[in-house]
Amino acid sequence: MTLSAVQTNDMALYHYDSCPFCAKTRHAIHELDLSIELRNIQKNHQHRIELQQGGNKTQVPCLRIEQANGKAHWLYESDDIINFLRSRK
Ligand SMILES: N[C@@H](CCC(=O)N[C@@H](CS)C(=O)NCC(=O)O)C(=O)O
Repeated sequence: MTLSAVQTNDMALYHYDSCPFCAKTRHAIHELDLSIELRNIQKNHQHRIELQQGGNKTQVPCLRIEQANGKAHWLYESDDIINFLRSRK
């Protein structure tokens, strides 16, 4: 991530290293020059619990989007996440 990266405080990506769909999504985040917090569910058990309880499944990647009303939207599917991020740019 470069210093010029666009800050996206309202989002976090749940992922883990060996997942190819996560790698594709992280690559897109890098290409779009976005700064999104990465939450590794294999390295941090609390992140896994958040994903399970918030999104109702532990599939990764999943983008947690904090909405204006304070509620979280849990977006699954790498293609849908990437298309959403492209539309936000
Ligand atoms: N079609 C999904 C596939 C995601 C997927 O298969 N993720 C795997 C890891 S590579 C996973 O989370 N498996 C465990 C689970 O579904 O709970 C995408 O493109 O994001």
